[in-house]
Amino acid sequence: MPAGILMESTLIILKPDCVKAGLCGTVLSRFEKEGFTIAAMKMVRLSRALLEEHYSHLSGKPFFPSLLEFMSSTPVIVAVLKRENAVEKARQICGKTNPAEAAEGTIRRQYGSSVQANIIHASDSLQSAEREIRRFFKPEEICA
Ligand code: IDP
Ligand code: MG
Repeated sequence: MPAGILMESTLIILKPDCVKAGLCGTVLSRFEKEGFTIAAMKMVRLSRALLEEHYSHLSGKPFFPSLLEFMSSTPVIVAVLKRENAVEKARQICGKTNPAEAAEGTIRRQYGSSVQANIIHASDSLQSAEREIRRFFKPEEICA
Protein backbone atom coordinates (compact mmCIF):
# COMPACT_ATOMS: atom_id res chain seq x y z
CA MET A 1 0.00 0.00 0.00
CA PRO A 2 1.46 3.43 -0.88
CA ALA A 3 2.56 5.60 2.05
CA GLY A 4 0.00 8.08 3.32
CA ILE A 5 -3.11 6.32 2.04
CA LEU A 6 -4.28 5.38 5.55
CA MET A 7 -6.43 7.76 7.59
CA GLU A 8 -4.09 9.70 9.87
CA SER A 9 -4.48 12.17 12.71
CA THR A 10 -2.37 15.24 13.26
CA LEU A 11 -2.30 17.94 15.92
CA ILE A 12 -2.57 21.62 15.17
CA ILE A 13 -2.36 24.65 17.47
CA LEU A 14 -3.83 27.98 16.43
CA LYS A 15 -1.28 30.28 18.04
CA PRO A 16 -1.95 33.54 19.93
CA ASP A 17 -1.41 35.66 16.80
CA CYS A 18 -4.11 33.63 15.00
CA VAL A 19 -6.54 34.01 17.92
CA LYS A 20 -5.84 37.77 18.30
CA ALA A 21 -6.30 38.43 14.59
CA GLY A 22 -9.65 36.59 14.56
CA LEU A 23 -8.40 34.07 12.01
CA CYS A 24 -9.35 30.81 13.77
CA GLY A 25 -12.47 30.24 11.66
CA THR A 26 -10.64 31.09 8.44
CA VAL A 27 -7.79 28.70 9.19
CA LEU A 28 -10.08 25.85 10.30
CA SER A 29 -12.21 26.41 7.21
CA ARG A 30 -9.12 26.01 5.03
CA PHE A 31 -8.45 22.59 6.57
CA GLU A 32 -12.07 21.51 6.11
CA LYS A 33 -11.92 22.58 2.45
CA GLU A 34 -8.80 20.43 2.09
CA GLY A 35 -10.71 17.36 3.31
CA PHE A 36 -9.72 17.32 6.99
CA THR A 37 -12.31 16.56 9.65
CA ILE A 38 -12.13 17.74 13.26
CA ALA A 39 -11.79 14.86 15.74
CA ALA A 40 -11.13 17.00 18.84
CA MET A 41 -10.83 20.70 19.62
CA LYS A 42 -10.53 22.96 22.66
CA MET A 43 -9.36 26.40 23.73
CA VAL A 44 -6.72 26.42 26.46
CA ARG A 45 -4.03 28.61 27.95
CA LEU A 46 -0.89 26.51 27.70
CA SER A 47 1.25 26.22 30.82
CA ARG A 48 4.99 26.87 30.75
CA ALA A 49 5.63 23.25 31.76
CA LEU A 50 3.61 21.92 28.85
CA LEU A 51 5.25 24.37 26.42
CA GLU A 52 8.72 23.47 27.67
CA GLU A 53 7.90 19.85 26.83
CA HIS A 54 6.27 20.66 23.50
CA TYR A 55 9.20 22.80 22.36
CA SER A 56 11.96 20.83 24.11
CA HIS A 57 13.77 20.42 20.74
CA LEU A 58 14.35 24.20 20.83
CA SER A 59 15.35 24.59 24.48
CA GLY A 60 18.91 25.68 23.63
CA LYS A 61 17.85 28.39 21.17
CA PRO A 62 18.16 32.08 22.03
CA PHE A 63 14.50 32.67 21.10
CA PHE A 64 13.22 29.90 23.45
CA PRO A 65 12.17 32.22 26.34
CA SER A 66 10.42 34.55 23.92
CA LEU A 67 8.66 31.60 22.23
CA LEU A 68 7.31 30.38 25.58
CA GLU A 69 6.20 33.90 26.46
CA PHE A 70 4.42 34.26 23.11
CA MET A 71 2.73 30.85 23.22
CA SER A 72 1.35 31.47 26.72
CA SER A 73 0.32 35.10 26.06
CA THR A 74 -3.31 34.22 25.21
CA PRO A 75 -5.38 31.04 25.12
CA VAL A 76 -4.85 28.99 21.95
CA ILE A 77 -6.96 26.46 20.07
CA VAL A 78 -5.64 22.91 19.90
CA ALA A 79 -7.26 20.43 17.56
CA VAL A 80 -6.88 16.92 16.22
CA LEU A 81 -7.53 16.80 12.48
CA LYS A 82 -8.05 13.67 10.39
CA ARG A 83 -7.45 12.90 6.72
CA GLU A 84 -5.48 10.57 4.50
CA ASN A 85 -1.83 11.56 4.81
CA ALA A 86 -2.86 14.19 7.38
CA VAL A 87 0.58 14.92 8.83
CA GLU A 88 2.30 15.71 5.55
CA LYS A 89 -0.71 17.47 4.04
CA ALA A 90 -1.17 19.75 7.08
CA ARG A 91 2.52 20.74 6.98
CA GLN A 92 2.15 21.53 3.27
CA ILE A 93 -0.89 23.74 3.85
CA CYS A 94 0.90 25.59 6.69
CA GLY A 95 4.11 26.22 4.76
CA LYS A 96 7.65 26.79 5.99
CA THR A 97 8.32 28.02 9.54
CA ASN A 98 9.33 31.47 8.33
CA PRO A 99 6.30 33.06 6.60
CA ALA A 100 8.64 35.01 4.31
CA GLU A 101 10.01 31.71 2.97
CA ALA A 102 6.67 29.88 2.87
CA ALA A 103 5.17 29.09 -0.53
CA GLU A 104 2.46 31.28 -2.02
CA GLY A 105 -1.00 30.09 -0.93
CA THR A 106 0.15 28.58 2.37
CA ILE A 107 -1.40 29.70 5.67
CA ARG A 108 1.85 31.02 7.09
CA ARG A 109 2.66 32.94 3.92
CA GLN A 110 -0.79 34.49 3.83
CA TYR A 111 -1.25 35.34 7.51
CA GLY A 112 2.06 34.98 9.38
CA SER A 113 3.86 38.12 10.50
CA SER A 114 7.24 36.77 11.75
CA VAL A 115 9.16 33.52 12.26
CA GLN A 116 7.70 33.41 15.78
CA ALA A 117 4.22 34.72 15.03
CA ASN A 118 3.51 32.24 12.24
CA ILE A 119 -0.15 31.50 13.06
CA ILE A 120 -0.10 27.73 13.45
CA HIS A 121 1.68 24.64 14.72
CA ALA A 122 1.29 21.30 12.94
CA SER A 123 2.95 18.00 13.93
CA ASP A 124 6.03 17.27 11.81
CA SER A 125 5.89 13.44 11.68
CA LEU A 126 3.56 10.56 12.45
CA GLN A 127 5.54 9.87 15.60
CA SER A 128 5.29 13.46 16.86
CA ALA A 129 1.59 13.58 15.93
CA GLU A 130 0.92 10.58 18.19
CA ARG A 131 3.00 12.06 20.99
CA GLU A 132 1.46 15.54 20.65
CA ILE A 133 -2.13 14.26 20.51
CA ARG A 134 -1.46 12.40 23.78
CA ARG A 135 0.14 15.54 25.22
CA PHE A 136 -2.89 17.76 24.61
CA PHE A 137 -5.90 15.41 24.73
CA LYS A 138 -7.25 12.62 26.90
CA PRO A 139 -8.39 9.61 24.83
CA GLU A 140 -12.04 10.28 25.77
CA GLU A 141 -11.81 13.82 24.31
CA ILE A 142 -11.16 12.45 20.82
CA CYS A 143 -14.13 11.45 18.66
CA ALA A 144 -13.87 8.21 16.68
P1 IDP B 1 7.70 24.44 12.94
O1 IDP B 1 6.66 25.15 13.76
O2 IDP B 1 7.64 24.86 11.48
O3 IDP B 1 7.68 22.94 13.11
P2 IDP B 1 10.06 24.53 14.66
O4 IDP B 1 11.49 24.60 14.20
O5 IDP B 1 9.60 23.26 15.30
O6 IDP B 1 9.15 24.95 13.41
O7 IDP B 1 9.86 25.74 15.67
C1 IDP B 1 8.73 25.81 16.48
C2 IDP B 1 8.27 27.25 16.55
O8 IDP B 1 9.27 28.06 17.15
C3 IDP B 1 8.02 27.93 15.19
O9 IDP B 1 6.77 27.62 14.61
C4 IDP B 1 8.14 29.40 15.56
O10 IDP B 1 6.96 29.88 16.18
C5 IDP B 1 9.28 29.36 16.57
N1 IDP B 1 10.59 29.58 15.94
C6 IDP B 1 11.31 28.69 15.20
N2 IDP B 1 12.46 29.24 14.76
C7 IDP B 1 12.48 30.51 15.24
C8 IDP B 1 13.41 31.60 15.12
O11 IDP B 1 14.46 31.51 14.48
N3 IDP B 1 13.06 32.77 15.75
C9 IDP B 1 11.90 32.91 16.47
N4 IDP B 1 11.01 31.91 16.61
C10 IDP B 1 11.28 30.73 15.99
MG1 MG C 1 8.11 21.82 14.78
